[in-house]
Amino acid sequence: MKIISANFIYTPEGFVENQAVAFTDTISQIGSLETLQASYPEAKHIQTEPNSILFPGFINTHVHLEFSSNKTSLKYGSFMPWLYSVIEHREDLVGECDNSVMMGECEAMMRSGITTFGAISSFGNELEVCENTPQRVVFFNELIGSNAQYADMLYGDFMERVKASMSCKPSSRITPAIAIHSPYSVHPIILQKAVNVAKEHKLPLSAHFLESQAEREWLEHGEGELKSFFKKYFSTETPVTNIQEFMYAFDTYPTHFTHCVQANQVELDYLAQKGHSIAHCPRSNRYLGCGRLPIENLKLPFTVATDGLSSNDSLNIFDELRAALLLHNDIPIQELAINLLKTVTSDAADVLGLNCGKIEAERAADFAIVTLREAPKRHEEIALWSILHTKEVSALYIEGEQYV
Ligand code: MCF
Ligand code: FE
Repeated sequence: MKIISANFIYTPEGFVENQAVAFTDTISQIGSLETLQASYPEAKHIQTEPNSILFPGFINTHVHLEFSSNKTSLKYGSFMPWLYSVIEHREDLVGECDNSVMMGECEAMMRSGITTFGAISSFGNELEVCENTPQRVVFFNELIGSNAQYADMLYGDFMERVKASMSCKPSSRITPAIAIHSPYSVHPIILQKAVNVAKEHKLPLSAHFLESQAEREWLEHGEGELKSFFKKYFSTETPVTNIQEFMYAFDTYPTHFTHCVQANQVELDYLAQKGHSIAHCPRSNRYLGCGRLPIENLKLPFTVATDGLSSNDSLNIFDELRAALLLHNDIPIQELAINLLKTVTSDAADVLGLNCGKIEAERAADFAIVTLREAPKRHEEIALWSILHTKEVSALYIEGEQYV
């Protein structure tokens, strides 16, 4: 047993002052240091630095590790030029992205306090790194392929990757999962088969959805910039599905939809009604010119996530939260800061179905410690100061063991 004490603890009831947490690999009890030391006289006491706040480890629900070597290869500013640049540079980028590059990014995520992430994997290349990092990883095997002719082969390859991720050792903290790339890139027949696999094995399910204006125009009218893209690369001029058909395919299974920036109110209400959630990637949306997700009107749970280095400049969750504060400039900043912290802790854990993300008895002992340079003068501003002043956490624990 260990006991960690901090000036503030971020609990489901808000920030509590001068309390401590007793833990092994899970949280045993929260209380005053004196009470916990009386209950567990043998426990090692960890005193955090002055002005520290104990948070549950942060959760980044959506990242593409295999694009970690991108710095200046992909074209930012607008979605379609970005997509063409992915086609041009994908092979080189994925080739350059070896295990040490990806492990470097897992470590960077840990330094920013991320103890759990959702890895979207198109080739399965990052499985070894995800098994070796101490972080909890929801390993989203991505299904892609819109051409019916090749669909069976692509589905077969996808199922091989799903099986590989299912046979990881429990100590690797991998949860196998499924990602449908998007409505424009996945044929409805294999889409339905993959959704059925998720249902059958109760696997977390995710999909990129309504990210760009070009996607919307293509799915609604078979027109726009994706038309020439599909003509050039796939010799087709008709979309394989439409917005409604794609959404309905997930009707009975709560799914984590990424982006949804171009979804209208009717579609957002439908997703809410079916119990789905959204991964909101503010920097990715801005860098690819996709627009702003109106989080102030959402009636469904959402997480804040970094996306990959294919559409970002870092996988640091605090960089992402600061971007969210600036992007959503009409929402009162203190209120927004409080909500944003919830999206990367308890809400993210609920979405991924994991027993972490909350400082509460019986939850996993995953912690991130944020240390401010001076004492917060007003209790109600701790969330904002934490986001604004943190580049890296001062310590990080996963299942009770310290890694930063
Ligand atoms: O989320 C961003 C933007 N939207 C779609 N896809 C990706 C993103 N970052 C990487 N990707 C990957 C995707 O997983 O790009 C590949 C897919 O494997 C090519 S198709 C856009
Ligand atoms: Fe993505």
